[in-house]
Amino acid sequence: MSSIELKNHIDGVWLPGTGAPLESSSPTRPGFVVAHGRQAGPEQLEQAVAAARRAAAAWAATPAQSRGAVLLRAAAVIEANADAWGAELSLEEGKTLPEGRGEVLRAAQVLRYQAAEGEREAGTVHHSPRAGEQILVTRKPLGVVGIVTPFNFPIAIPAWKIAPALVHGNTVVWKPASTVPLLAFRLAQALQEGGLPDGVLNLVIGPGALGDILVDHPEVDGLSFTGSTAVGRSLAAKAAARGVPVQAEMGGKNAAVVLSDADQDLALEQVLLGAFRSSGQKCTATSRLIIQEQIADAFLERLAARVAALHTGDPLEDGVDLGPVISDGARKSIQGAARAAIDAGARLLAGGPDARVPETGHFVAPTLVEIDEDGPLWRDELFGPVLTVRRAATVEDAFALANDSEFGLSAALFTQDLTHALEGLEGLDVGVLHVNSESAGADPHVPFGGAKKSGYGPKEQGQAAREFFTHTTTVYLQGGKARA
Ligand code: UN1
Repeated sequence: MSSIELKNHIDGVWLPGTGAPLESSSPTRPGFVVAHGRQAGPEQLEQAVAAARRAAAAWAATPAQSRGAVLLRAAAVIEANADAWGAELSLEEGKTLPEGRGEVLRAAQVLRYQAAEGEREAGTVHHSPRAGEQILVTRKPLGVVGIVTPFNFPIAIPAWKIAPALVHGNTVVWKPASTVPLLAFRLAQALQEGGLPDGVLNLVIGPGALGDILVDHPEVDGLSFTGSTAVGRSLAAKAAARGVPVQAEMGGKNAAVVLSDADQDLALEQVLLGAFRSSGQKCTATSRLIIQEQIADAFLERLAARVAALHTGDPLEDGVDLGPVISDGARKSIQGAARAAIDAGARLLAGGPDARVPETGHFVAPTLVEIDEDGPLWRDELFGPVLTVRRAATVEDAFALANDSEFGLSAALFTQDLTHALEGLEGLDVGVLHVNSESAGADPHVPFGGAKKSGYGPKEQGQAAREFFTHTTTVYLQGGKARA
């Protein structure tokens, strides 16, 4: 595959950037340039916001069904390209080919779900305490929204932000992660082919500084962000200072809790998937394992053998379980954190910073480490294939350890005891709870987002997305004629 030329999309026109040169290289083969171009300059961001503002009134006035029809046509374009774009995703981001293709299809699925918003209820009607009156709650778009997306789901996360933004009548200025821009370019192409009018979606590929300009821009009426906790908090603070709504989906340090009554075969498979798929680069990945003491030795022995047997390599090849992490910097910081924990007394059960991995590429061996007490490996999000284990004496202790985090995105609970499952439902403070399945995953029709410091603002996906991308007007409706 030869390197693809990237362009920005502003007011319906594909434009080369006016900023610094931009190259995205494969994390598997770092010398290989997957896509290239130039970053958007700040004046192009200005043009994008101005175009989105000019397009806003006509798009808001377009019937929701017609807005949805654009998403349906774009979904068909994505589906038709799933094999090619899935391979591009795998090459540029590093997740395995089935995961890359699956993500592309998931983007199409999200577009189809959100397209049907045009067919669903538009608001509500309420009884009035006054005779002859009805109370309606109607919804309006926010206006121009800024969307800032991360590298790890370069088409699915953008789809689940952009699709509801558009179907609810907003226009968009979108800044994707500049490390993985190719799939952003593809999604924008699909939406343009789907018939989106000029200026309704503007794509500006560039550095994080563009996100800051976007959130501070007086013409931007709301911001939806997914990414690191540090950046999310800073953008949320800026949006709050301007008084505009913000939705920030941030870090996780998600626990899998395996109780002594769990089906251990099931728990083993699901913990492996949750911790190591996509090389642990999901905000929903399992990065902490809490296991009940009675079953710990036997379970950990089996788990360590399975982790050691995972196949790390070129994600485009068959039979590979995990590819590289996104960058050399990420590789170093993940391995450094594991090394520091081991130096401080953590027990390495599998993998580790010195385990053999392919020499070229940003590979980190899948790693299983056991610790007895608190420490950075327990607290900090590494965004890599490192699973940290602690043992718990009782169910109560296990839940307390699971909640022992500033994050609260997702958790997985493995038990066959209904009472324990119900206790988990009540006691685990997370936005997404999987009982007897892995901690990652999100369906298009249900709310997604975290509790505690993992999320800020309304949840994403499903009907929840509407809460962020619209505001309501409560209408007291009476006839104009005096009642007898
Ligand atoms: C998933 O678990 O499939 O950035 C989705 C992330 C999350 C999405 C996870 N916002 O990893």
